[in-house]
Amino acid sequence: MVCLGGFSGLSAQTHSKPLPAEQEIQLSYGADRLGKRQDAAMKRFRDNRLGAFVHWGLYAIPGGEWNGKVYPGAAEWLKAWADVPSGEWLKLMDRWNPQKFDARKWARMAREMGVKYVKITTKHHEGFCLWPSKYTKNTVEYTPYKKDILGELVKAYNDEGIDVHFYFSVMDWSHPDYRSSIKTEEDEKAFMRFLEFTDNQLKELASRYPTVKDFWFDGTWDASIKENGWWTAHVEKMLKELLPGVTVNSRLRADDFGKRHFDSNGHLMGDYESGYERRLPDPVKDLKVTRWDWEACMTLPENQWGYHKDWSLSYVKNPVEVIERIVHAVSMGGNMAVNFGPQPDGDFRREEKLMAEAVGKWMKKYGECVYGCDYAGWKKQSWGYYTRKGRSVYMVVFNPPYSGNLTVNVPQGIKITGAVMTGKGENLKVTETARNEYNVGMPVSDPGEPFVVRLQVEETSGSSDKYRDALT
Ligand code: FHN
Repeated sequence: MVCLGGFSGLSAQTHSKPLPAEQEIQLSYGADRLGKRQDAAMKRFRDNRLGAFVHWGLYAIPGGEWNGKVYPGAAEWLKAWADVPSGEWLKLMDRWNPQKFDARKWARMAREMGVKYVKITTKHHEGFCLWPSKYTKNTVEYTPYKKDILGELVKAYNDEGIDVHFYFSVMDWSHPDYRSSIKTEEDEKAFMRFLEFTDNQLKELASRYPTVKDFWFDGTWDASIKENGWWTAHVEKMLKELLPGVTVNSRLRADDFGKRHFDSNGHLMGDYESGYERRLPDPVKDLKVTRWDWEACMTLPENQWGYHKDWSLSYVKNPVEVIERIVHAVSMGGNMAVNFGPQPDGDFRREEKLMAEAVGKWMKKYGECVYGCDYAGWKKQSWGYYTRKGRSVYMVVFNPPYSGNLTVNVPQGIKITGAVMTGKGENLKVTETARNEYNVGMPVSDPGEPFVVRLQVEETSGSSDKYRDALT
């Protein structure tokens, strides 16, 4: 059964304001916690800040083309665009033989790019599993390649010190018991069998790969799942019992009334919000996101997650645009996962390799404004973004003004005593121009790339608690 609700389903992710405590609705399957999770595993998730997303499945083989026709939509949805019956689609398994696949190379590339975690599609909507699941035959084990791709990747990434997160689509187009809505008693029975199958697969993933740090659920927008909020709460609990410390995204969850991500009282479910897909919160209007943890994910072309052979169909972001999105997310207290859609032969396309290399070069020089950083609480300026780590406030400059003066408005009671170009160590001129306002001068030679200035900041006696908090 194919459900095309995926993309429109995203509009359900708007956040509603928390209700005043006395008006809160009694929920059995709402948020488990108010406020950010503060344990070591969550801190690690947050401090990592930069991740990669990998969408790899059978869809990489046709690469957006079916029976001679190229479909411009997302390649991993080709089965739906071309209306291919499941049996026919799964025949692609006979052609799954990625001879160039080398997990160690993938892991080295990720390390070079500076990513601290990788989210891998264990199973996308098509239902093909990258691990030899004993609950279905639609797995790597029954392909000419045979080997456990997921196992090789987990080991290789972990060997490079990179955390592994599992993407898992609950919606499974290959399973006869999947239902997008429940209309009959028969549907109900089938769907309950499907939920049991899904539980088994999740328990299998948790026990086969116990170093996994996060489960990122997708394909949870159908009515059948929204009407079974109890099950989404149960899955989160089950995984946390099996893998203490594991993190889970908000997209898994639906509450007693089918409300997703944020429960009917306006509280975030799961550990972090996962609604920002191919878009980011507005850095001025959407500051509410700084109150909870969140992770955005982005594609390089407009909307291709899996491998599509024709990238001329849409604009493709350049490395500076990718870096800007990473910094934009961090400046608002979020993480960013940059997507890769490996080729069917197991190699990456040239554009992705070049992007990873360029981002990695920049991260090596300037990564201190990303890793472990958070929202600074300072007024956004048109030259770029602020991030902060403890007492260090970073200016990440993407659009240096012609005047050569980078305006900084400091919060009440904060004084700037110095400004240093990170990497080069060059001291930049700081001039106080008005109350709570400074100009930071440009470096002597134009860096020719986005650059980072670390501000030396002092608190004066009049600093408000809000900003004192922001600096500690
Ligand atoms: O339908 C999927 C899509 O193919 C892709 O996996 C993205 C990644 O965030 N999630 C779904 C759309 O929301």
